[in-house]
Amino acid sequence: MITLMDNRVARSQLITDRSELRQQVEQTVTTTPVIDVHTHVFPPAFGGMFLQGIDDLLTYHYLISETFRSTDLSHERFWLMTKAERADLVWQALFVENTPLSEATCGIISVLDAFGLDPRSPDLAEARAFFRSQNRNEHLDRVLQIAGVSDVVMTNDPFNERETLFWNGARNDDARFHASLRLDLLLNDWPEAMQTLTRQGLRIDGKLNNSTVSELRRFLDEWIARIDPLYMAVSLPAEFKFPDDDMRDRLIRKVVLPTAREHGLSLALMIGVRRGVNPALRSAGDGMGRADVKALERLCEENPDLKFLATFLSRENQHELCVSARKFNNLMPFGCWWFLNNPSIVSEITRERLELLGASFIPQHSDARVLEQFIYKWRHARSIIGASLYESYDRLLQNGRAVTRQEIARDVERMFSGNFSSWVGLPQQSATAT
Ligand code: RAT
Ligand code: ZN
Repeated sequence: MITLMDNRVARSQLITDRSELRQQVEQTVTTTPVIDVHTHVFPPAFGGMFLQGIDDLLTYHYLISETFRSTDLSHERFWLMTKAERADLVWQALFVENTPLSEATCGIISVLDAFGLDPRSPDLAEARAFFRSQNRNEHLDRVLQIAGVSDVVMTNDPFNERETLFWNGARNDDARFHASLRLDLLLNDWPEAMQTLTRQGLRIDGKLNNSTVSELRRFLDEWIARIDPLYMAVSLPAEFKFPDDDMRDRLIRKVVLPTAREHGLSLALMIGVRRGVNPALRSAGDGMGRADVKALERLCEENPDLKFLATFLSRENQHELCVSARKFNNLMPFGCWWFLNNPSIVSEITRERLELLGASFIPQHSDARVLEQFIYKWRHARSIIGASLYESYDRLLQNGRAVTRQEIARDVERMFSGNFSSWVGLPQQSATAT
């Protein structure tokens, strides 16, 4: 039975003044807590995997590739340097000898600004002293509070040795941090995955016979029991096809989808990366390519009982993704990923999504790797999402329907936390507790 909701409100509650509307949207978007649905940040208990401070911020791979556009230093010499030496070089090249115009450099400025540090400093002495003097746990709380992030989803890779070591001996005890189970090696490099799994004692055969399928299912079951992920995830190349006649297709059908089904887990697909385009840049050397959205549509169509989160790396795929999401309600578009996380493109994608999907999408994730990146990534995202949302409400107003404060709050909450919480079954109170 459908319960009718009363949509009428007192005239006094309607925001009919444009500047009041702009202010109300800005305030709501700035203060509503967000669930960061995809990051590479870990809490301090993860030891060396917890990255923070100016040296980690400046040696972010986004900045490393930009530095090589403004220095003559060879890649080989760069990789021989210590982390502090690399950070000094990045600072000199991008912040002292050049104006920090790019999004990644502007992000560093936002972080320094948040802590009252000098963005024109000739060196890193002041910033290093500041970050070194912080108590780790208090600093973590402060950063999450400044960024307005209530919950963080980590990327947990069962094929990574450091990660395996951590989970074998400990548990994550910070309730703000949630796990996600990353399956890149399994689905993108089967020979290497086989070697790693064999080293871990699994009895598997390259042809994926029945007992190998059972071993792989058992492996995933154990990881799910160990880390309690909110979803499983994989990044995929631009050439990803589904259906296909390769090992990835068989692994998806025989191992991944049945596991998702059995555990009631969504599968997040991050499509369009071209790994190692310039190997000399190491982790900064990945590129992107336009993918075929039809592969995702087939997955959604063949598996109507499963839920998919999806993001594409190419700008050209964004409109198609919106149209696919209109056709498949088991598909949730999320984020403006990596090379798309620039103001002009975030603005374009967010407006496109609002126009085609209303509030039924997840506008952004940070992809942060270093703690303080939460501050800039969310400060910048909130400002653009706010401007895009204001445009939508203003258009509505010009066409004859004003909104209320409560409606704005409802829409923003839905996009910042509600869509994700209900998609993955995260209790709502966790999303709102800061
Ligand atoms: O945005 C990034 O930091 C990339 O290096 C990748 O981590 C990407 O987000 C991924 O999860 O593969
Ligand atoms: Zn990522």
